[in-house]
Amino acid sequence: MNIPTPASLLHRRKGRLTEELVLHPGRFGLGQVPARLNPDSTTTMVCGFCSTGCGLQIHLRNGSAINLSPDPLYPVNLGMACPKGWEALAPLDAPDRATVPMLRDRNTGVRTPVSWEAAAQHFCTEFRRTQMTHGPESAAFLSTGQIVTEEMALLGALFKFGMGFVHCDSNTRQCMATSATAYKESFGFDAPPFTYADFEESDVLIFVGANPCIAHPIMWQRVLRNPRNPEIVVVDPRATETAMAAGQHFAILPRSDLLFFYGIAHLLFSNQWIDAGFLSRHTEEAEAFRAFVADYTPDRVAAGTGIPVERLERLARLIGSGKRVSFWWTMGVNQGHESTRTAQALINLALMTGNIGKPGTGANSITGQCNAMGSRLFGNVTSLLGGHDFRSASDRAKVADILNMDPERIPVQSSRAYDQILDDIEAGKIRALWVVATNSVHSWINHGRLRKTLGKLDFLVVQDLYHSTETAGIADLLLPAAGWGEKEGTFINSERRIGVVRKVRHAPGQALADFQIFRLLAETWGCGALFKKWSTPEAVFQILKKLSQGQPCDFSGIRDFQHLDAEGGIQWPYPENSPLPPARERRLFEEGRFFLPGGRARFYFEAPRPNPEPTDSEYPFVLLTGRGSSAQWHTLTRTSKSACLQNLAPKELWVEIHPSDARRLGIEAHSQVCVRSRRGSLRAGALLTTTVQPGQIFLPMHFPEVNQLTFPAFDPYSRQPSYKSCAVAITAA
Ligand SMILES: Nc1nc2c(c(=O)[nH]1)N[C@H]1C(S)=C(S)[C@@H](COP(=O)(O)OP(=O)(O)OC[C@H]3O[C@@H](n4cnc5c(=O)[nH]c(N)nc54)[C@H](O)[C@@H]3O)O[C@H]1N2
Ligand SMILES: Nc1nc2c(c(=O)[nH]1)N[C@H]1C(S)=C(S)[C@@H](COP(=O)(O)OP(=O)(O)OC[C@H]3O[C@@H](n4cnc5c(=O)[nH]c(N)nc54)[C@H](O)[C@@H]3O)O[C@H]1N2
Ligand code: SF4
Ligand SMILES: [Mo]
Repeated sequence: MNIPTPASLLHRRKGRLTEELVLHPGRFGLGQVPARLNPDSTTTMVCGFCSTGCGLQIHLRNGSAINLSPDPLYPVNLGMACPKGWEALAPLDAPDRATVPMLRDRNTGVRTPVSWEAAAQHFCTEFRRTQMTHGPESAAFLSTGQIVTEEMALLGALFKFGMGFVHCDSNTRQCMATSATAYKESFGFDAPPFTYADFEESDVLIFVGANPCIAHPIMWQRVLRNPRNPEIVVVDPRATETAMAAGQHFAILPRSDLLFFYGIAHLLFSNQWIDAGFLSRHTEEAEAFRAFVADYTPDRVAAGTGIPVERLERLARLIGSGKRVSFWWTMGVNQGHESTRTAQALINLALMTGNIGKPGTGANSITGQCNAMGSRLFGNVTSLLGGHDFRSASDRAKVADILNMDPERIPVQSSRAYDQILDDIEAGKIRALWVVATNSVHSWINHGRLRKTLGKLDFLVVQDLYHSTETAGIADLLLPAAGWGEKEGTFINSERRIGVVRKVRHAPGQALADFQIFRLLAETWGCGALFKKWSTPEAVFQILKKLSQGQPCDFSGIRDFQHLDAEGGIQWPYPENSPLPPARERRLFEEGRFFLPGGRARFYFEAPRPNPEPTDSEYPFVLLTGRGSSAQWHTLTRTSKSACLQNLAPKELWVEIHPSDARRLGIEAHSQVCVRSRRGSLRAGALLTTTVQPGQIFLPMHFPEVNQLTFPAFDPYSRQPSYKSCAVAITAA
């Protein structure tokens, strides 16, 4: 295989840039960083869709973006972008942008435009009334992994330390809570250890419940650049685009992952295909884990997963072969009823075989949204700003000191989780809710119930780019927000790289950056003085640097946004006085030291539990859900605004059904079918395909009907919803 080097790749893509790159190879190793091209007409920033975090060049006329192209000098994407990146400006021009605050009259139901001053007054009056009458636990916010870190930090600090509320969560719960919990327990900090170079330096890449071909297309391009002729393995009930491109596909029974990986661990131990030295030097509880998996015999595991014993043995031998093995997982793991232990089953395999801290290895959770990592570190939700612990008095004192604030303002516990916040709304304990940059009424699990729950609120505020989203449609107060490209700040991508987002457009009408909205609310609430130093995103970045100091995520060595831009983003850790060149790719645990006391990683394990909603004669099919195409983003509020992206994906909801099931049920290709669960029903066009197994169907999450069907089960440790499996029936409509 002839793998292009970055320079030759560029030569083909953009001849004129090659010379610059070859002369100034700073981005790809040591050396000087090239000066920006055409500073008057081009600026650079990272993409605002997925967590890959591609660099884009934004082409300006009169200071406003008119077009963009992938940045050939950015070390993540090396001049490539997926369709969403190329079309990233289109959603900003949509006619349904929210352009003025709107307030609903609860008696008439009519919404009328109001000034920002009136909107902020109304917000504060309602939230304060709630607080005075029902206490500090009576209001909450739900936010996102899609705004800049500086905005997330300000929101969390304002709500908890400024306004004095306790509970908040974000859509990161739907997405990354499991990985965060698993890493914290196993490694001592929420720390995905990899760098994208690992895609290119691995001999064996194992993708579990991950479909990067469409969900992270540029990460997949990095896999394709691997010169080591790697073995690619996919573990997914569906024959996804990624599974079809892989050498081995394990179409395990849905929700049998935990059993499957305990079976692999059993084979690794019983054949001594392990790194005993690494286990004894760098881990704890390995012996207990060995004893635990003794029961997970190949016959038992084959029966429970649908994978023959020979194939289990072949996979175990491959993992234990001493080659560089990397484990990659996404939502097929995180969105399950026993997801934390499943993620840890993968972490355990990496530890057992010493596949961590070395090139091409790792137990690697791929994040989803552009700033999922930012929300994990600075959302102030499950951990205190900068990955600190709300429960620790010394952490609270440290944070309060940096923020020049009374430590008493910091809650001594982390927040209720998303589902618990909804339970509290239902029970009348939470009366006011503020939804920022997430579209819960579409994306939350079993949302038929959610709609009723939100109807119980005294006051619902939604802050979004568009007035047309399902959630904005039921808001009492709608706050119009600027989007990616209309404001500045930073994102943290999947490989812990901090990248810059810039203002290259004016937001329409009176829409304000979330940052400005939070500042306005701070002033109106009367706690503006507390945030005097939080004047701009750049100023907040300086505060976040201090908060990160001494933590595993320390990035105090980064000077400012310009430094980030010049280096093509910088991965944490990058402490002050770091001897490393900032552009050097970095992976964690190179010395085998983890963040738990004693420096050892810890094995976590637990017996698998039955699927919370198994199939039966009335609901005989397993429903799988997930991403439908590379052109569709979540609830489509953004991607449906691009004509180009619209043409790249079906516009109507489709359901994937195995041809043998269709034949049995008399369902014709492209005919309408009815899909029912115990909670709701929908109609969809039948796509007959062998990508799903008999007895299973797949629905893309991008259509609002889908989550009427899903079953609200949660992992007990991460409280992440189990979107990936529930029982349904299908009939010809
Ligand atoms: N185009 C596009 N890209 C995106 C997004 C988008 O909306 N559109 N969203 C971004 C976000 S926020 C996220 S979190 C990521 C998600 O990225 P992925 O997790 O890769 O995407 P999904 O399709 O949700 O789920 C992955 C796979 O899990 C499989 N799965 C279902 N049940 C099981 C099971 O029991 N075991 C196993 N092993 N696998 C199972 C599904 O069949 C599916 O193929 O994508 C990001 N990228
Ligand atoms: N069935 C099923 N359901 C799922 C999943 C699944 O696999 N299956 N996946 C889950 C996962 S992993 C995720 S991450 C969630 C995603 O679920 P959501 O977060 O609900 O999805 P989005 O469509 O990304 O919603 C983001 C909202 O923020 C707005 N927005 C964008 N940028 C900004 C900004 O800068 N400021 C403000 N104020 N608003 C902004 C957008 O217009 C949009 O309304 O869905 C989850 N739901
Ligand atoms: S792969 Fe992700 S970050 Fe890169 S262009 Fe596509 S959506 Fe943007
Ligand atoms: Mo996600």
